[in-house]
Amino acid sequence: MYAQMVKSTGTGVKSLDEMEPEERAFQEKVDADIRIEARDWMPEGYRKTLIRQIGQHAHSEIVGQLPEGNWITRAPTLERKMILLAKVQDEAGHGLYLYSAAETLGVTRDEMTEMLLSGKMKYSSIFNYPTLTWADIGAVGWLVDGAAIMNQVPLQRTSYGPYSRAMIRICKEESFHQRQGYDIMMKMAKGSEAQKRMAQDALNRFWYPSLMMFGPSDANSVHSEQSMAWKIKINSNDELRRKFVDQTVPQAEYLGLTVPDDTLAWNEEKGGYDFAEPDWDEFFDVLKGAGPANHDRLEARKTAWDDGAWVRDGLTAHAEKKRTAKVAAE
Ligand code: FAQ
Repeated sequence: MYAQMVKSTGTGVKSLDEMEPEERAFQEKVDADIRIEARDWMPEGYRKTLIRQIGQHAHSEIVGQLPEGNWITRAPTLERKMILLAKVQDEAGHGLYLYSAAETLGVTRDEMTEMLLSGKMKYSSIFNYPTLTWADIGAVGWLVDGAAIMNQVPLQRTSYGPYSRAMIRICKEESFHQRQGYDIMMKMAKGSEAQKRMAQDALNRFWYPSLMMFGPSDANSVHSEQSMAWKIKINSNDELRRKFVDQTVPQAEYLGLTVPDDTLAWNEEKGGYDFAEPDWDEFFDVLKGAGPANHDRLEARKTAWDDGAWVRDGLTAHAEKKRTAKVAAE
């Protein structure tokens, strides 16, 4: 529903002259980098776009715990286990800040969860790929958190106040996540031959899915033009993808690993790398639910939601009991 609404406004961005006074005042605030707050007037499309993006982001943080949670019991040392446990708990916290930010726009967390479970809302494509080895946990921290930071640092300046404030705290924690991933990769890449092979294999499998995290190419990005005019998004998908490649290739070189792209080459003229695009058919298949782990991820969320029903019922009953007692005492 939200996606449909937004798509219908995505055919062109209105100029200030075409706007009604209320909308023009809103856009002028955005243009002047004044944050929009929950009680301020906002176009319906802006509100719906934010709910879609923040909700999708929150779901990603929660679903993103699953591939890593899978390795907590199998982390190679007690120290690694404690670090991974802390990281996974951070992701839960990020999900909660983001659900709270979305709730300021008039949607409840329960509604967003129900939309996720019914397939009306998405989570990031990356979490539909399985973590098969310990090196994958390194690759997730290095590449997935690395891509997340690249996308989220500019979002600290996004136009919606509650989202921008949530991003400031989240970014601090993501930096630690990225470093712990790179540290795992360093140990593996400088370890035994078998460990090096595992590290290379993890990079081979996570490289293109990480590039897909930034979304489709700018030519196929339905929402970018309007979202950038509203400063919900600060950079385009391709811009961030390019920055990520430029930052990550030297890191792979330092590890002694090879990025799985024969066309990768430094382009002196543009001051960045030329690189191969991900397989966009695979990306859209994953979005449609046909990725290797889509089924398991949604099943895990459904089970958690169903198993938690008694807690939600208990809390609602307790709140109702307190409310009735207060009314009776008045
Ligand atoms: N996955 O028009 P655009 C993390 C959809 S970080 C799934 O370009 P937009 C941390 C898009 O929704 C990961 N769907 O869309 C962590 C739209 O479909 P719709 C989360 C995708 O919104 C690390 C359609 O394609 N980060 O979790 C994806 O302007 C480790 C057209 O695309 C965020 O969510 C995708 N990758 O730009 C946690 C960041 N890309 O809704 C645990 C905030 C596109 O019309 C462990 N979000 N789609 O049916 C954003 O910056 C934007 O939403 C983009 C997409 C850049 C993701």
